[in-house]
Amino acid sequence: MSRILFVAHVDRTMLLSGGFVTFGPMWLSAVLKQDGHQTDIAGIDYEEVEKTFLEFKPDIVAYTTFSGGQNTYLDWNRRLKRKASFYSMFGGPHVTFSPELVEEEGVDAVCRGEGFEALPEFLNKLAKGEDITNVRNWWVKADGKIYKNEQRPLIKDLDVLPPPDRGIYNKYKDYRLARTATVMTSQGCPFNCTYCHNHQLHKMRVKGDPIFRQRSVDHVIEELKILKRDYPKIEYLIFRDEILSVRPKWVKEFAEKYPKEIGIPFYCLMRPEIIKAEVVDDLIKAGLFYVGIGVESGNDFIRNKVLNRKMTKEQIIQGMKILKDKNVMFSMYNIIGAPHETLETALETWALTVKCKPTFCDAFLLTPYPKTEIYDYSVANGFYNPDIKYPDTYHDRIIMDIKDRPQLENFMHLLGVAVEFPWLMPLIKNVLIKLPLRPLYNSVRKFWKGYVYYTRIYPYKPSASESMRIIYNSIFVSKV
Ligand code: B12
Ligand code: SF4
Repeated sequence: MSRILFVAHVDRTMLLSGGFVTFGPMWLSAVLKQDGHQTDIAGIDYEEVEKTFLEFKPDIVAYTTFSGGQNTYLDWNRRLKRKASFYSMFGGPHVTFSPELVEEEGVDAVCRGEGFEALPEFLNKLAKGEDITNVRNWWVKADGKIYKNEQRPLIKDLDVLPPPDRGIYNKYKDYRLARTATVMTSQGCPFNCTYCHNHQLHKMRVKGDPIFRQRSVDHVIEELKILKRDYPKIEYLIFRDEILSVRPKWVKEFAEKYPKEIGIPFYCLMRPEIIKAEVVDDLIKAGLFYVGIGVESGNDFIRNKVLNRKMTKEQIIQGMKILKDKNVMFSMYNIIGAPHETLETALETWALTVKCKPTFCDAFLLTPYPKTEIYDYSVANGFYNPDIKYPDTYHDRIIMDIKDRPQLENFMHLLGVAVEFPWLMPLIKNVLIKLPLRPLYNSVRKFWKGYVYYTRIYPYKPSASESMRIIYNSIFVSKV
């Protein structure tokens, strides 16, 4: 049996504050342990990865790649290869859409798409010395050639999966101390926003593959019982599903069982135009504490034509009104810097957000990830030069070639405050966004976010030591 070291982004700032960890390795580790393999994880920085590598002595290093982070992992992989011999494999969203990464020096194989069946099959063959060049989902480098295999069907029933191996992250103190944990009940999303990976996944499906799959309520509850047993400190759950409430019938059953068996308040994501009063009632009955909603732009052309969000302003306002009427707190998330964005369109985003009166509002800059529709559109229309590299994770510079760029970058940091205190807008618009004070605005954004999270959004208040750690992390460690 093999020893597999997963390498995936571990963000120390987000372990304690949100229990955020990369799900892929956690779930794949659980599947591999069923076959008797041993696993470990690392990903804070190269030093930590190398230390773990030298101690754990893996046969295989398995990287989970997001676009932007792949170059860092290629570099780490080459450095590790100079230390000892091992088989290197890359999976995750980036290589799913850019499998040609397999051609890079030091990469032995890449896995496109779902790894639940593809990884164990590959590893078991590798361990037995069998032919690994013909396993579905894999692009493999062997005998000086690249073997490109077709995609296998997706697992139809997610209930066959074991509960994720949360313990793989226990080595991180902040993770063990966290009072928030993340959960995933489904895979996929029925929508086709141009900047997201889902429309690409839809195109990659083989005949008969479903677009959206959700674990049964009982299967989720079994996992959460284990979570409660192993992490008794957990007081808040973040459902990371793209949209938890795609199936109202599922929500109804969840609302019956979850409060009795689990009863931990939770956060989930929704789309404004599909918010229905009855579904919100069921979610409240289940324990809904807070909702996140992507609106992305207040400008109709950008929202619907460029980003393909397919929702009117009236639907957005109506969806938020349902939440307001039921006293449900919600965040609105926006994208700044899409093709055709100007200061004027960004102000429309602000105006729509103010009208909706969210509990909190945040904004992120658009990154056109490879193979997405927004990437093709941006390149074809001169908004993005593909030679410009984007950073590993979050960033505060617009990489698109659009008007008003520096001002929009400043605006992105100040949007949350401008929505909370609309009377500040003349000052922000006419003076602040024109000043070269981005580091200050970035700090204002972080401070405001921290303040709102811990005074309104989290159902518990951080202790003094938690607060110190979170403040330290957000000043000295965070890239967000
Ligand atoms: C939860 C989440 C987050 C969380 C946690 C991040 C984290 N480190 O895990 C937070 C909020 C922090 C976050 C942040 C970001 N995220 Co995010 N996030 C997600 C989300 C919603 C779920 C990820 C997940 O756990 N999926 C479930 C697991 C099971 O799926 P998976 O990771 O793809 O793994 C499967 C396969 O890929 C494969 N696999 C994975 N790893 C490996 C390794 C090997 C060796 C093998 C064989 C197979 C394999 O097998 C797994 C099982 O099938 C996804 C969307 C989605 N639904 O997947 C976006 C997503 C991954 N995020 C994305 C992005 C862009 C980001 C940010 C860069 C955002 C930004 N610029 O502001 C940051 C970067 C953070 C970072 N570097 O870690 C993009 C990535 C696009 C791309 N082309 O890479 C996605 C796909 C959403 C999108 N917009 O399309 N994110
Ligand atoms: S609704 Fe969200 S998850 Fe679904 S396609 Fe759009 S951005 Fe992606």
